[in-house]
Amino acid sequence: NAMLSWQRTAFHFQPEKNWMNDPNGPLFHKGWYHLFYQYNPDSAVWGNITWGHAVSRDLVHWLYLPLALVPDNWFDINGVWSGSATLLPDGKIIMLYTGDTDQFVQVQNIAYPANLSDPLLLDWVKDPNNPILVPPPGIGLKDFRDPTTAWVGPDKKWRITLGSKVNKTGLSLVYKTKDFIHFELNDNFLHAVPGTGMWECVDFYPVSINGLEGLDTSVNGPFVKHVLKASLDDTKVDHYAIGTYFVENDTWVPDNPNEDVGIGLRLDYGGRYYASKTFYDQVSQRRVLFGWIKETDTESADLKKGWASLQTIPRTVVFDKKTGANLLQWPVKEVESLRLSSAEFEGVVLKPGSVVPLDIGPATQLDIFAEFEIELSASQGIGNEGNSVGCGGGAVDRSALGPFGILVIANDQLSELTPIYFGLSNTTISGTSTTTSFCVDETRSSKAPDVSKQVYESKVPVFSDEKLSTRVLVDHSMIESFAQGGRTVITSRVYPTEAIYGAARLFLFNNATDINIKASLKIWQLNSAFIRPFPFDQSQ
Ligand code: DQQ
Repeated sequence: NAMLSWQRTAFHFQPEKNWMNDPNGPLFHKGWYHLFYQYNPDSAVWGNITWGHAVSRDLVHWLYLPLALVPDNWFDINGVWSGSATLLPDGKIIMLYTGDTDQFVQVQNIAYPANLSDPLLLDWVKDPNNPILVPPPGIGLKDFRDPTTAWVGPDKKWRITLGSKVNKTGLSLVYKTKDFIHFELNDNFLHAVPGTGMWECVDFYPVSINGLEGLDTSVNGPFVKHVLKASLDDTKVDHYAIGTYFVENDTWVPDNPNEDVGIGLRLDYGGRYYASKTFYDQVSQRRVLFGWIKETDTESADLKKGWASLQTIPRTVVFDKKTGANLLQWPVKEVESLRLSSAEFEGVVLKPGSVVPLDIGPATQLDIFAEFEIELSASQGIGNEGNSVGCGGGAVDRSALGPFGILVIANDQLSELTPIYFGLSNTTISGTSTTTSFCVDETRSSKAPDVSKQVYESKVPVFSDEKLSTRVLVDHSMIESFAQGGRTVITSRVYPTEAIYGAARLFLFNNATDINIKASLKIWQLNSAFIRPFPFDQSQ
């Protein structure tokens, strides 16, 4: 369907056709990154869930492989649901996943690669002991899913955790095992937060407080904090918190109880990011995060175009040493291999109320770095007169101090566009570390009527020695925007009707009434990445 093909992306992972949701079991094995994903082989809507499978040398170019796991046993006949990979010290790979049984009960199962010497891990064998876990007493039969990667404690026992709820309290259960056959349930939850509802796709991993490299999942010690992430079924939001893991009783305590899981930080402040999962990349010694980006057009539009949803560009995740209170997410460095020509703009002055075109040629596949400085006239002390604008009702709002930023996927008439911008509060300019709003306004992103169009807001700490900065990856209908080195991220899915292919442009804007903004940018054109079936014929 040519009418809708421009919405396909050029360097984001998406299946050739049909429905995809959660990323599953990412791992690196014998030279290949493996990504599995919740996949409906028959339609562009959720159902008949299997594990799709793709491999990549660099996390950017992908080759589709045959389905890895399909519903073919009573313990997963209604769906092979989400799960995670564990690499054991002896080189074995254990894939834990949730099966929806013939009775629609959620149980945990294990699968192994049939042949570990196969770099592509094409064939999988389901464990004869399946299901290895069924819902324990007190846990709903449909509230027991998405096992994590296992980690090993000093007692040589492996642990896994998985999400559930009791009444409205979201929680994560912990099981211990020595052999991945016999499991014991802990009395303690890893953690529980009242009012957060069912926790899906729990992710639990250590981060180094030096913030430099990623840590394998079993690492613990004085220089380590632990991240606990839950995908909240009630609100469809991925929330995380940073805290301390106590291996003695397998409990986790947040550093800041006011920023606990489900009530504090989000991995992404756009409206479509969900069911994310990390893995430890043992080759590059980094922790890499995948996230599912769902569609926000209509189901009938998805059926018409024949596919639905994407994965984000894989992001490295480290602890933010500077704030000590959040993660930093950043596109994996391999994305830079897609860079073609670049353009630089130094100190572009944006007067109050101005829009400035950036003449860069095609503007649908970009890697944009933008920095903004505020020019205050001598008489213009920033007082206490409450100039806080936040993200307002969108980028058209005006105040003394903004908003200002960039317009991506815009047409010449500026009738279709997506502003990515900062909303200052008056304290940002004088304070040491204050909170600024980082925003994406999708209200004018598409002329199509049946598309969700909202203003998304995040709060980002900005230190006095920092400029306001953003990095934006633009890919036709997908916009990933990182602020202040990845302290906050907003992923947008847009459905332009006019700002497509050669008609898409890039602009700067300043809607402040009182201040000039000086913008400096470096912009790369990005190549397309091949994402296609594995060329079995040629390799034989
Ligand atoms: N998706 C899977 C479940 C998981 C949910 C089913 C989250 O395992 O809880 O497709 O999107």
